[in-house]
Amino acid sequence: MWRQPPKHKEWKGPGTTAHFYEILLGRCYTYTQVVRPELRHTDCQKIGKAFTSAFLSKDPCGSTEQDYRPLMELTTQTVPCDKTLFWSKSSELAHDYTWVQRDMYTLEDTLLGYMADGLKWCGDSGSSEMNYQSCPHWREDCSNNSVSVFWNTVSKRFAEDACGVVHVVLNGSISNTFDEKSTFGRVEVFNLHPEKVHTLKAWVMHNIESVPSDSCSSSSLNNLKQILKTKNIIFVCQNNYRPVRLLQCV
Ligand code: 2NF
Repeated sequence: MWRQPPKHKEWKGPGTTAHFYEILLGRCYTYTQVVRPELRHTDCQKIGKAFTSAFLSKDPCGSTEQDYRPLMELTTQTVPCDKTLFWSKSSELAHDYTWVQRDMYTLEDTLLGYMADGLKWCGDSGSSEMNYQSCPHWREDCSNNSVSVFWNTVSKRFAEDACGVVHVVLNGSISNTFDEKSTFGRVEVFNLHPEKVHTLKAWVMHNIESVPSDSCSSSSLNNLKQILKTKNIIFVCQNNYRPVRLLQCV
């Protein structure tokens, strides 16, 4: 028996999420009609097409910011000054907080972040279809894969657009609470504009029932403080900020 040759190149990461396009469109309509009805005139079909055009028929290890430019141009959403919330290794807690504090926004509370959160996607240079079998793993295959480049691109714009006092929820129960290799440390911090952002407030949260590993006085936080100093942005740090702390107890 002859084995069929694989339709697509084989990678080490999981393939495109089943029903990717339908989920993307469904989330776009949910967001623009229900979550933020002030955006109800958004053309979700056009956004869905621009999203898939950014990666279909292309090498999934050769993705670039330019690929996502048409998509970015279709979606300009402003977050009010003082209302941007970054996070690193604290996704659930940060999102629980913005669920309660409805006027604060994580990237996933904006349209593109909302649409893409938790999904995987990639195409193939030899085909116009999505690859549902496998996609590049960001560590084992390539860092410039379609998913990582998307998050780098949207995270960069989210940081560039921020103004006033910006906030970040950090995880104080791991050793490098401020991780220079994370998206927050690598992309977001470096794309804050000092003319617009005067202060960054870090909330270092410790898991309940675990031994705190890092706090505001630790070296990784000092590293963040030094980086911000060179950018002329004031750094304020608080351990276990109470309104977030209360969410860990429920
Ligand atoms: O999936 C998201 N919603 C997402 C992914 C990457 C970046 C969101 N972001 C934005 C958010 F707005 C946050 O402010 O960046 C900030 C969080 O990213 P982080 O890298 O600082 O935080 P982590 O908890 O370390 O990672 C978040 C998710 O991204 C994955 C990681 O496995 C986790 O699922 N991730 C991190 N770096 C990469 C990368 N280079 C990555 N996935 C692919 N390539």
